[in-house]
Amino acid sequence: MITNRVEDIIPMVMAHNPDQPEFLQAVTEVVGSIQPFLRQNPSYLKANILDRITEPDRVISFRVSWFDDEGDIQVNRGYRVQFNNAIGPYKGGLRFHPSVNVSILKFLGFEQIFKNALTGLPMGGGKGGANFDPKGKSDNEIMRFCQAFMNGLANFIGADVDVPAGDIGVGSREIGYLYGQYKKIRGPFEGVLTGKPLIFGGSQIRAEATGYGLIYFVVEMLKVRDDSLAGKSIAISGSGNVAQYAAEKAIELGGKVLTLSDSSGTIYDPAGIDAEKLAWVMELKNERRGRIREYAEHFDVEYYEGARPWQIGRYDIALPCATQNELDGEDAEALVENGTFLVAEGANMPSTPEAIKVFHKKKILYGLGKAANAGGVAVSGLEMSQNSMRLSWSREEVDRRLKNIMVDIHNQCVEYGTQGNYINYVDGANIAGFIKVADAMIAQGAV
Ligand code: NDP
Ligand code: 2IT
Repeated sequence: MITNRVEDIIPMVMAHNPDQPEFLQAVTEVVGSIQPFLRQNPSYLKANILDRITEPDRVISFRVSWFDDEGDIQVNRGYRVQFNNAIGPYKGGLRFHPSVNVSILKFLGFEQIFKNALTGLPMGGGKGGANFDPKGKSDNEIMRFCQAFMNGLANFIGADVDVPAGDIGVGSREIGYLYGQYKKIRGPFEGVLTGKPLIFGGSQIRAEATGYGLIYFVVEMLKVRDDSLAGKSIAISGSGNVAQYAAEKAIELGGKVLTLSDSSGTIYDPAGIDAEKLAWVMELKNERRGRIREYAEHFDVEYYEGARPWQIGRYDIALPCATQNELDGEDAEALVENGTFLVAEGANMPSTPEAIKVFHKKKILYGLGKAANAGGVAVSGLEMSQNSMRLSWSREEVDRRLKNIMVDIHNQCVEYGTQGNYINYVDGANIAGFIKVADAMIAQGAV
């Protein structure tokens, strides 16, 4: 079916992917926001870019069988979605979480196309993972799972083909095991994964990059209204990689971080989480792999079982850093009602469409994930460059480049998203990312 009318694309994608709500949500957001631009630039419709860009190049699925500590064989399903490589090798994280399915990985891979384009680095879009639950697994079980996962994936990736990294449930420990197994199977010592430990090709600042980048983006958003982070009260959800380093940088710049959470509940610390308390959280989460509830017991603050941060307190700034659809319309109403004037997303698609409508209607500053959390993949891109050159840059050098990239992404949002005296970051990021990828697709012909 030839779809060169912009209003036909959503029904077509729905008809082709009826059981993929997260993917449809991501497509609807992008297509909705670039519609006026496409009407003014019909060449993209003529080249049928929308049909092509919403269909992944391929979706790879494989069985992952591994031995648990009892000696029983467990089976999971592994995936890699190679979405689009118009501007560079497929690039995007791996998620290990029981909820992982094709819809979630396609939404993440689709978002990644535009996010990666915004960084200005040559990276296409991809995503992968498995419906594996790392919670409660021993280190040996994690290693055997990673090895079995890589057995299924190794033949489809490579430093110039597809370069996975971390996401939920995948950090430098898992990347290390995956890298070892890739090398065992394929041979080359090459930059096939990013987020590697520093001792074998990892980049300085990669662990920090998503959280730091998010705060650098927030600083730019605040500058628009001649404001700064100093003294602002901040709600952060999650307590993993992104949340931890967003908190670290926010505290460093004078913000007061009041909350952290995990999938079991939220802690609210009215005195603010300072650097010392955050170091305790990092030890809890990264070494002991415990629950955030323990913070409330240790520091004697409130713990809200089963709750997310949004309706617990009053915050100037809200930074969702856990997972998709973790902030709904009601949460958005409550936040705005309680004075929140800036929301920026460390997670991918954490705000529901209803929440985004509230932010836009109330004209608060709203920085969507594909712009605000692009710092992680940006430093992954810098890790790829360093691996290719066989050298490594200093912390200061990588941090400086990360900052420049986040400022540049903010500038792109302003350029394409300014509507009267309001910056619509959703439209800005989607249009800026789309133009780069679509122009590359057109230049490469109908493939
Ligand atoms: P981590 O695994 O390090 O941490 C995830 C955090 O989110 C944990 O606190 C976890 O709680 C919580 N969480 C996960 N799933 C759910 C859920 N279904 N409901 C409630 N809480 C949940 O992952 P990251 O910090 O790396 O990733 C967080 C978000 O940031 C994701 O959306 C990811 O896609 C996005 N992102 C990550 C980047 C990276 O470089 N790592 C880059 C850009 C975006 P619990 O431990 O209880 O599961
Ligand atoms: O969502 C993301 O951008 C990531 N999980 C990071 C991807 C990467 O390749 O570093």
